[in-house]
Amino acid sequence: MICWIIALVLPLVVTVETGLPTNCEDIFNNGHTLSSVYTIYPTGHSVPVEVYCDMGCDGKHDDGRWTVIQRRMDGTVNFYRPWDQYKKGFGNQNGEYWLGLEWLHQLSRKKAYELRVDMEDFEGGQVHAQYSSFSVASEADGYQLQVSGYKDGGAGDALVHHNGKKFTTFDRDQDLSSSENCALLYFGAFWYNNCHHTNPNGLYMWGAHSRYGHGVIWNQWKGFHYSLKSITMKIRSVS
Ligand SMILES: [Ca+2]
Repeated sequence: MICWIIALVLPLVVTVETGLPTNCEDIFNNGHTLSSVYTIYPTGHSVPVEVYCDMGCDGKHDDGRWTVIQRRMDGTVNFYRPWDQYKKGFGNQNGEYWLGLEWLHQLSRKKAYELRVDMEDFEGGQVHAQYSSFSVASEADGYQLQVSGYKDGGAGDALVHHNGKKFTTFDRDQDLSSSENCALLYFGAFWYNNCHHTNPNGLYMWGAHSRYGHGVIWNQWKGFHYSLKSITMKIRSVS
C-alpha cells in the first residue's frame, strides 16, 4: 500500500537521458526505483509511450521492475472500446489503462517476457497468477496470445483457456464462438475463446452480481458472478 501512496504523490514522468529504455526493467537499471509513470520506447527509436512501472514496494531487484500492461481499480475508465483503441492503447497510466496490443507485440517480439496478474476482491482478498512465458503476435496474426508456465498464487489458472487465441473487440470478431461475438456478449475485449474464463476488460461492476460472465471476471478464483475490485496485468523480461 505504501508504494501506491508514494506513486500518487510523485507522479514523475522521466525522460531518460542515456539510452532509450524499452521497458520498466531498463528504467529501473537507469536508477529509477520508484513505482510511477515513465516513458519507454518499445520500438527502439523515437516513438515514446507512457507506462506505469511497478518497481516493487521496496525497490528490491527481484520484486519489481514490472511493466504494467493493463489495470482496473475503480471503474473510472470505459473499457468497452473498438479495435483501433485496443491496438493503440487508452486510459490513464496513473489509474486504469490498457497499454495497447501493438506495444505488447513490439515488446514481446524483442525479448522473452513473463506475466503476473494481481487481483483483489471487495472483501480484502488478494491473490495472483504468474506465467513464465507471455507474448503477443502481430496484427496480421490477430494479436494472438501465447501464455504458458502457470505458477499458482492463489488465483487459479484462467488464462490457459485463452492461450493461442486471437484478440476480439466488438467491431472485430476473432473468437471461437461461431454464432456470437464474445466482446459484444460480455461487454469487454480480450483473447476470447468461446468465450472466457477471465474478462479483465469487462464492465466494472462492484462484486457479486447476477449476470453470468459479465464484469471484471477471474472465474477460477471468484466465479462467473463476481466482478473484481482490481486487476493488474504486468510483464517483465526473462533471461
Ligand atoms: Ca464469433
